[in-house]
Amino acid sequence: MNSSDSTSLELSYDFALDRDCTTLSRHVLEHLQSFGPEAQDMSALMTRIGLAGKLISRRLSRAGLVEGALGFTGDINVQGEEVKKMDLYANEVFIAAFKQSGLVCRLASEEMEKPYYIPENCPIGRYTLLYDPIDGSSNVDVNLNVGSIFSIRQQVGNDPDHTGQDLLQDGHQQLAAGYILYGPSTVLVYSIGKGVHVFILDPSLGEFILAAENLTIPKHGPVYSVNEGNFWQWEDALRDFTRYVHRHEGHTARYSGALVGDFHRILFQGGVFIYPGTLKNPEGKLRLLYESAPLAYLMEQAGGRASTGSQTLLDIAPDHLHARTPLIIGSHEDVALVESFIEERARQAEEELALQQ
Ligand code: P6P
Repeated sequence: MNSSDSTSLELSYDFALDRDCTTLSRHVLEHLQSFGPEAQDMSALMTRIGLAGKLISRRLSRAGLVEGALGFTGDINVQGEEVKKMDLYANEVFIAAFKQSGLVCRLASEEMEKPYYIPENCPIGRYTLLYDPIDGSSNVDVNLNVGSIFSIRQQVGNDPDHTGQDLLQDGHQQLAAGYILYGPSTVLVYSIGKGVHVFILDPSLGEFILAAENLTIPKHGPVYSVNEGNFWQWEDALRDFTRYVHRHEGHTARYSGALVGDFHRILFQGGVFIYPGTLKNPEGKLRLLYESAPLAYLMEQAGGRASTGSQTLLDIAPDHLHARTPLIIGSHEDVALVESFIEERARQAEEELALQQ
């Protein structure tokens, strides 16, 4: 082997080893370009998120073999939805991963009516974790992709009465957000406000390893992701959009029943995900604080957009913990296309109103 071969081999070793050593915690510190206390906190927070992801991924990969891992608990959660055993398990995983961390003061979850406050006999931190422990849990029993969605906020004030009122702020207050996608591989996508970065779990190492940095969504993509079974429940504007994509080339429908999976596809390939208001859920089905806002944060970091159809999603402050909003999220051009039908219908309504006066 001549010297140039050995040099290129060493370079490839160096690259491979350096990448395998770019763990979540190191990546956060590198991107914050700081080893100060806040950077150390964020690095530790992301490491705990990664631990929760590993524990849930392990359970999911063996769910069909583990007695009592699948199916329903028989309970109804605060959302009025049937609770799956995996929802409950994953919810407990995040609590267990953070309870003794000294990083958070409370955890707010889709599965808990009120936030879980860290007990006084545990170290208490200044951050709040908001999360959907298993998004798309209806997919669990049929072995299809599901995800966890997370958002990290700073506690404001001391919340002495444990009301969690300081959580009711717009999405710009988020310090970090991301998701874990449990698919053929387990992928963690996150942002701390400095781009969107992708890690893949290497089960042989038990580590999330950097796979892509500073991900940007294409300005336009072919995918539109919406549950067309709700067509009869939609306002006219969404029906107009659906008719448009049915009659024009260049659009393809993809809908998995799990927001995280549909979002992940659109983040990489471009397009738009829509969950509009319906007759059943006029405000939409998706919850702002731990589903829409974290994904909107990521999408804007990736150069895309997220709106309710009439407002920028990140501008919305909820009036209660489990508030819902309509969600239109994805590539700039595709979100704008959906909004154009909403604006046209609003214009027509204003014209009709003016004619009646
Ligand atoms: P539908 C899962 O319950 C979820 O919250 C999202 O993950 C998903 O996009 C949506 O609801 C699916 O709802 O009404 O289309 O079944």
